[in-house]
Amino acid sequence: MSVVELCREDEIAVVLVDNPPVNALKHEVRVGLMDAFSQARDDSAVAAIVLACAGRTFIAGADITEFDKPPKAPHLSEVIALMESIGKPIVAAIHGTALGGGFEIALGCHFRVAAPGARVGLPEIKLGLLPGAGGTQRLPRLIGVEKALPMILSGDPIPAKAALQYGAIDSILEGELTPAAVEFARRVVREKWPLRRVRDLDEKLAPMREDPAKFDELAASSSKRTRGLHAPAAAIEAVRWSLQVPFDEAERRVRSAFQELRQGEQSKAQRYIFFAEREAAKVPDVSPATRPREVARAAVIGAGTMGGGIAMSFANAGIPVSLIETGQEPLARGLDTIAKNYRNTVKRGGLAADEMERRLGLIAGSTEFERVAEADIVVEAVFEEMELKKRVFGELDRIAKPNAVLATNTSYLDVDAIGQSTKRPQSVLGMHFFSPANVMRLLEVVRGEQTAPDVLATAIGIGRRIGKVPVVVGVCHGFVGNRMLRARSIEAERMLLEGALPQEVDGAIVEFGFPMGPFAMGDLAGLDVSWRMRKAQGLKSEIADQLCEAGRFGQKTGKGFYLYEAGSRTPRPDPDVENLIVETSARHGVARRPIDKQEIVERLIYPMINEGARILEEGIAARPSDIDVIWIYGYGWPVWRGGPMFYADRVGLASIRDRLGEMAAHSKDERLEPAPMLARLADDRRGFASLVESKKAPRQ
Ligand code: T1G
Repeated sequence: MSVVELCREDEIAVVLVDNPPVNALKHEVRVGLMDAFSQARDDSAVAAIVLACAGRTFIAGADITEFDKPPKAPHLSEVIALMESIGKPIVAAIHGTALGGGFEIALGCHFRVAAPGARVGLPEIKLGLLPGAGGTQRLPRLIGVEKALPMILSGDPIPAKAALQYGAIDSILEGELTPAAVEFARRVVREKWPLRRVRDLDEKLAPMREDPAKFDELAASSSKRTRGLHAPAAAIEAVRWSLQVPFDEAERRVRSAFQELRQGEQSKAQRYIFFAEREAAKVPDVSPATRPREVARAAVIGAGTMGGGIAMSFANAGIPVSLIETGQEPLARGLDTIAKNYRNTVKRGGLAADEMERRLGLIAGSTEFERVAEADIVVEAVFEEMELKKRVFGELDRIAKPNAVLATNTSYLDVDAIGQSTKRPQSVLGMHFFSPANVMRLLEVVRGEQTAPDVLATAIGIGRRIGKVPVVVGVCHGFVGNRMLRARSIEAERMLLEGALPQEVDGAIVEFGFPMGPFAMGDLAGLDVSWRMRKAQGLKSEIADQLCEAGRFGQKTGKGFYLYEAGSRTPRPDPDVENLIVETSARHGVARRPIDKQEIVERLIYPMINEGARILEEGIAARPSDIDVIWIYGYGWPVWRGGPMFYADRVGLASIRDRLGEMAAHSKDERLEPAPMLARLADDRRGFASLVESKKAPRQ
């Protein structure tokens, strides 16, 4: 069956793309489009053309898998150039998502109509690219630079309603889309609407052309969190060209900028993460046909910081949720925090006031534990104490629906032991959210020994439904993320004793690309949290323990590894901390020495990679890319470096093996000895990627 069909509705030709699952513009589709549009051009009985798609969505862009291969003609810009040369009205009929090259081809049409639920956008920036087939030139011409540049720099799609307001689409059509679009095309012909190619539009560019400073201002305000990334700067330049040079000249420049980014390490890393995120939701030994359990209502036990954020995640996805606390006062406090969070989002313009009311209406606070009986999924988010959790699960076992999924939000406790406190361990698993739970996208789905496949499928499905990136991990202390974080923290503290200062360690890893370093992060999370955990496990952290004993818990006490002025989150080095560190070194007889940035970065990252190798060997994570997804969505690893395991392959496992060996000898810490899997791969001159390559079937 051809991926592009041409059919006729009397005088209207319909070019139909049918390339499941998302009608990506692979080579065959581009060839098919060239043929279909040429035929429609040459058929004098054709008065107008409708471009539509079969399946669940309009074209969702270029085929990302083709970017690792040399580009093959016809290129998308050639397809669009042909469309613009035809001189008959062309209408794009958009349903689902018109993204990237899909939106660009729609911008090559004279008119765009959409189904009410459709969304349009240019997400290339999320792949380390810029729109390569005219989006940076046609979108500003159609909706103005003020609207176009933020869309290109955020990469986020906009709903049909907003697209209509912006002028990015011409009409929202109810009912069956293609027939309605054919009627729309008929009207265009009948009423002889003027045919304007978007590339020829100019009036919306004029105001910005006359005021270049305004463009710089807009570019600065639209590109806040782009540190270290190449694509945003390239996209800004491309849109600037729309103001400065003729269309074809700008397109020529865009193509070369695009090729440069496509072959760059950053885009390779971001494309890898695109697919890794989707792979992470697939569990090798659980059939994709496994039917998840129905989830119409949720319940969250505990209205603290985590519980409140989790309840908001359910409400944000339109799922009614009961938030259960032991007493009125803690419940009121929890609900207050939720309302305050929503109000702040409304104030920032990130949410409409009526939508806030709708979401608040979905959260029902209660002190009656029995309310869990209504829920299809229950997430326990009480204090991190095993006996308390077992008591809660014992109660849940008694009251919850027979088919309910019972999840614990523990960040390190034994999920199997918690499951054993019920008569239905098959319905128990971990759903480890990250703080703030209504913002952080990562969800570690912790699979217990007895967790049933449909329970796993339910947690993954609900995780995606509430906008999270679910990654399945096994039961061990700290699961994947926190376990690797521990390896990094140990080395971070060691470097303080040997000669570094918190701001030097943090500075080096921020330069590497993290939003903040281990010590500033500790101060943000609260040093007392990990202090309590260390004490419970009989572990020590020389400097951090002393700070906590002195009541320095971080931002919440205005002092931690750094000083914080009242109301400020900006860390300032504290001479008292420096003195404490120097004295501690002296007490341990350590001669302090300068530690340079490279050593700091290696000593923070290589132990993590080593722990990652152990995690793979133990089967706690199914594939290296799962670990990368965890670090990018949960721990601030810079996306353009692809994650610790991807990065390790770029550095080369042999040099990491050797460096770890030196570190182990230096610190006399056998934990730093290269993990068997890492050593083996290094010896075989292989990378972590080779562990899955053999399993992955080539894409057609
Ligand atoms: N290319 C190849 N495969 C793709 C793909 C694409 N563009 N989009 C999705 N897939 C695969 C995906 O890996 C998964 O495979 C399956 O389709 C379903 O996807 C020239 C340069 C459209 C919103 O960035 O955002 O155009 O795991 O699980 O949740 O300027 O997919 O089943 O084997 O994500 O319903 C720009 C990417 C490309 C959009 C649907 N476009 N896709 O979400 O399904 S660059 C994008 C998405 C470009 C031009 C440039 C989402 C979706 P598998 P899914 P979903």
